[in-house]
Amino acid sequence: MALVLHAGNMNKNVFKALVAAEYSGVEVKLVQNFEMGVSNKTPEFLEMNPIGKVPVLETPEGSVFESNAIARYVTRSKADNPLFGSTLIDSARIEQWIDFSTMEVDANIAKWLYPRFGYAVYLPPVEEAAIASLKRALGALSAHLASNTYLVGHSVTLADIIMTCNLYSGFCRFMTKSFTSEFPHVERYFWTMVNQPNFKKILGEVKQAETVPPLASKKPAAQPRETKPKAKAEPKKETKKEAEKQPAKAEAAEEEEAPKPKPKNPLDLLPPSKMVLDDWKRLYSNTKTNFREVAIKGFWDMYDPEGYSLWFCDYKYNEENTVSFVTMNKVGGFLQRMDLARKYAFGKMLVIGAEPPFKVKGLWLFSGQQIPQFVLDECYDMELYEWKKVDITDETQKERVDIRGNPYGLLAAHPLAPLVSLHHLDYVQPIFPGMTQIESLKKLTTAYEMDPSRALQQSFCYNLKRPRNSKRRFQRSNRGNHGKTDPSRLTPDPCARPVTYFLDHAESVDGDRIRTRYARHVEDLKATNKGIRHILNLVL
Ligand SMILES: N[C@@H](CCC(=O)N[C@@H](CS)C(=O)NCC(=O)O)C(=O)O
Repeated sequence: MALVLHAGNMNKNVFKALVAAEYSGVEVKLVQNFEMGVSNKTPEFLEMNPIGKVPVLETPEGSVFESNAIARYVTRSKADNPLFGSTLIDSARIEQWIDFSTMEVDANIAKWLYPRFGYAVYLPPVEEAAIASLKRALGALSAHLASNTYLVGHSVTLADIIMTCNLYSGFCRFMTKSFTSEFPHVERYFWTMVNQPNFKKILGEVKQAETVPPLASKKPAAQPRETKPKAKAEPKKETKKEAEKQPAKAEAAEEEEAPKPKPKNPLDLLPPSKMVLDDWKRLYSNTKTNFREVAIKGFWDMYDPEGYSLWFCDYKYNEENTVSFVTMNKVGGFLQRMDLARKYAFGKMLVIGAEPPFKVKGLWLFSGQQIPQFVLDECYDMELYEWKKVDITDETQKERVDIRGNPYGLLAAHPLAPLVSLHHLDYVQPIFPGMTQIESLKKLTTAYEMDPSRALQQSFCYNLKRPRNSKRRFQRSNRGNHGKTDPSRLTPDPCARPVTYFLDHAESVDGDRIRTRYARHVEDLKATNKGIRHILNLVL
């Protein structure tokens, strides 16, 4: 009995066995009338492969699934097959390259490719990581092939067959010339292999991809294979010979099933906004210095309150945030899940706190006046946060929007939240006027070391036009009754705005008291005195 291969479409997994069969002179027939989504669901098929995937090889001794195992079986069907090497070390190295090709090449090709074809969720960091890992693998492969024609020894082995079939997916679908030219020895190897007669018979003419496929979101997701309409042009393969005629075409057909048009997102039906979200994202990412002057100013210049809304979010269960990396992961996961809204949203999350429990807060910009319904429906984390629309007529709230450039608004609005991490210190302006970021941070930590729970309270002080009141507030808070400074007194009118005092010096007095000196900051004073004008001593 000949070996019978059950396979739906011609693809690299099927090619492995067929090319190995060519090299080995072993006969492998393709099963007749195989219909993907039907034939692989039958009890007989599931007997052969319990998860119903193809290819499956039927042998006189029983069935085998997994394409590498099938190719090994086909190869071993021929006694002393040189495809398996003739020494122990060669056989081990053949296995080594088969595993490398599977885990380092094929797996990363799949991670890059599947989301682009709509078979998996597209997440930019996942794609980036897959490309980086693939490049690492191809770099190592290219280095090896710089002084070797084949992976092992001086002739084709099963390692070359499996590696070439795996590379085939990448070369044909998205590894363009500009990508592969970084790996010249891989290129030379691949084109040499696919032009070998035994490969050519099965793969046909191979053509390198000219573009990377656009994201599946732009190209509506393909239907699951089981529900694909039948009676496509693809004829059933009956024998290996028929497969030879149009294998590569068949694979392409598999990817090109006509997708159903996706229903329009209601947000796309909103009146067009003059604010272009991508322009803001670009400005945000490209601004590395003077964030306040460039990006924040740019944001408010382009912000369209009719087309977009801003939202603060506060995690509802901060008491559960007792382990820092778990908290970070939770926020990271939330951001990943929010990727579904990337076309309609922009968000920034913060984890705040010196010690657990950590506070999680964020700021989001959404298209429209409400949080989009599909985000609420599809991202379960949304209900874990308290959402509050930013009132942009309220200067205090506007200041909080400004965390990346000037952290002052957010910090001062939360005087009871001790500061642990300012993400991207390089992106925020120095907290204290006239100082570098590092000097500012050192200054802030002097207050923090004196009394962690009120570091910020001791670092900024609003409304000290009436220092006696403020002094009284600090005195109260020192007895454990945390008084708050009152940022809501900020007004849009600069003349009516209170003067702000920044921590100038903090020292311990008599062991249990803290003497703090504050310097008055006047916004528009020029260089020489760097905005520090007025010294005020408070003894708390
Ligand atoms: N690791 C398997 C992968 C097999 C596989 O993913 N087969 C796909 C077709 S290429 C399949 O049968 N998909 C159907 C399904 O997922 O139900 C192998 O190398 O054979």
